[in-house]
Amino acid sequence: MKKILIANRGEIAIRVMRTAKKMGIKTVAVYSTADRHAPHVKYADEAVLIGEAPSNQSYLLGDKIIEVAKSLSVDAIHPGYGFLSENAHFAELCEENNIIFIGPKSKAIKIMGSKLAAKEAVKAYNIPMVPGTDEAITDIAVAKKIATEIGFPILIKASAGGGGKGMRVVEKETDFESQMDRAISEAVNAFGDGSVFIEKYVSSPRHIEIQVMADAHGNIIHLFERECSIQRRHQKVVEEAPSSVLTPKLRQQMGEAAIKVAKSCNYLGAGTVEFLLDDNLNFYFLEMNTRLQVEHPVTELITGTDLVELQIRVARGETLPLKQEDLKITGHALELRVYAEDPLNDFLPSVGNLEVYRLPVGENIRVDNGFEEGMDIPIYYDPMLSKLITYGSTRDEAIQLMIHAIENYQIEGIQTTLPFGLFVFKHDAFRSGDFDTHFVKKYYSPEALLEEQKEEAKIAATLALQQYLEDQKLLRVPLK
Ligand code: MV4
Repeated sequence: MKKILIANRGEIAIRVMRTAKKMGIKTVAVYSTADRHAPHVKYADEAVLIGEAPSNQSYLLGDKIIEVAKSLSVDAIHPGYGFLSENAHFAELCEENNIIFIGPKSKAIKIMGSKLAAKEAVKAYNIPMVPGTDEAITDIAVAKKIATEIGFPILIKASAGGGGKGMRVVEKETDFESQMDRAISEAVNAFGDGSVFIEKYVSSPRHIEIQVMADAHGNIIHLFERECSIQRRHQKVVEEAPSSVLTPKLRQQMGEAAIKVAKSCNYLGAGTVEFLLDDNLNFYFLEMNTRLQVEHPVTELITGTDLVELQIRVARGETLPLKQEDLKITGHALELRVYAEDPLNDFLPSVGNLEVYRLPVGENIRVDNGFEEGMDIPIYYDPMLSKLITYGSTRDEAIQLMIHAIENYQIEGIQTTLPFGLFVFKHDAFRSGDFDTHFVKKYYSPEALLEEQKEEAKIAATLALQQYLEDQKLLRVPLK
């Protein structure tokens, strides 16, 4: 593999290129007219303009990207996350054109892209699942009977949904028919597939996911968990590894279950198996993401691995260089997603110019960044600016360093989620480790953020005054 094309933009394109360069592999960037001056374009060995700003006229044009890859004799394509990364048709297109898709085979993408197909695939592997139906609901009366047996509240989920899209909680039996009708028509509209199923609603779960990696020779390892419960409307904001609630035994059980899920679809490459963990520490398989995830760095830091390097190595047919026994968790890592969004204004995108943009630097601080000072933030794409990642020998150390790093991240010209991050990392519930997926809804409000900032300002003012008085005393001494 001499040359790879990165079918993505922003921080992840740069992240992938960094490893490719380290491995002596040439890199090709693709870009839209909005990204002419973007860092990922400058960072690549070659770069090709593929279309207009809207992603359906550029980053989502599979055929166009394949054409570019062929004309530049590219050996492999890395899709990053989002865009074409979980598009089974694109993976197939690569295969047909003798280009290696750095990811699983299209069949595995297809299976895991459908919740019902995924349930079917893992059926023979004894994976814990939330009580519910494992086939599309065709008869509402039958479904209602099952729902009553499971007990309300229940959750209706669209088979083609994911990341929280196409879900509906039903609190009581009398709401069942109307909610079911709505869920089906919503699924038809959103996904062109009205298949829905029901599950018992787990009311205060944690979201724990397991990183897996598989080679083409039947070896599958897991690289432990990431805790991703701090999210806002299904958008993750803070992730960490390891989770503060898993015991070594539970970690091993979840890791083994994740490996079985990967086995069930003949998986290849990097994947993530999502679980819900209820308050009695029972875990349930939710879905599998067939891509490298945004939050992969926290896993890299606690395991000392380079997941992109492993992806590339297994994609070119190598045997995994690591065995399960070689892996252990060392230290603790945190990640904050820094978005160009205003936490005081309902997290609306805050577009504009990055008038000042200076990253924090220091040992155990990593910033996976896609922007530079002076740039405008394009409105066409995800508003994530960077990922701020810290590492410590303990969780407390990683938190302290994160607070320090946030305070040394200078951004002017737009609003960002940095202050929101500070709110999370200073919050008692976060620091105690006792939180679930309702953290943001439960504790966050613009007023709470302003209150916290006021307290900070008070402390700062008191310290400044104390220092002033100390200085005055010192100054007076020689005068006497
Ligand atoms: C659930 C659930 C409770 N009970 N399933 C949301 C995204 C999708 N991956 C599955 N999700 C959920 N499924 C049952 N049976 C609660 C969620 C959920 C959630 C899961 C992970 C992270 C954040 C979440 C926020 C709200 C709901």
